[in-house]
Amino acid sequence: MAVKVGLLWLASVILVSHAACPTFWTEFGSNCYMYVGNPSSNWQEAEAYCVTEGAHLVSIHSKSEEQFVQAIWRRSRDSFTLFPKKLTDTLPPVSLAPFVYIGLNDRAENGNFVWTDGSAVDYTNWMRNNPSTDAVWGPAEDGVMMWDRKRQRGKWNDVRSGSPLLKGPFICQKPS
Ligand SMILES: [Ca+2]
Ligand SMILES: [Ca+2]
Repeated sequence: MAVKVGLLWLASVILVSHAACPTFWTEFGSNCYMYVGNPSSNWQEAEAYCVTEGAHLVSIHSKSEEQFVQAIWRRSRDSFTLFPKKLTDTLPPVSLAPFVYIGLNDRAENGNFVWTDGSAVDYTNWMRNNPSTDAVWGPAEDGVMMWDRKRQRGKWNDVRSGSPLLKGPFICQKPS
């Protein structure tokens, strides 16, 4: 009996010590990530929501981190399915909003892109003809989304951060 209780205690200590991220957040490297599909938000609303969670919109610094972000995006959107995780991670996501917001923006200075968490811009994956730099769209498009359709799947596009129409899901990130 004492051995059994001891083993249970040991198991609970191990489980607790591995829970570096809060419930609903997923750990990767030294950060925690959370997909938010509700409230559906434009870029500005998405960042504001992340801040209420003590976080910012996700910043992406490598291909492997980008693949992780895409995996939790797909898994979150398809979590009702009975497919194994391995398969779900490779399927295209399904949503009315074919994008997810990330923290890159050039709101302070057109053309000067920064992450909302203040980290360095050391990786980008722009969609063809983006970021938008012409006189009309350059100043207007100032918040970045990751797109998920056809040949542009996973590529980044700057859009109007305060758009009343471009409401969709987003991913928050904070240090673990
Ligand atoms: Ca811009
Ligand atoms: Ca654009």
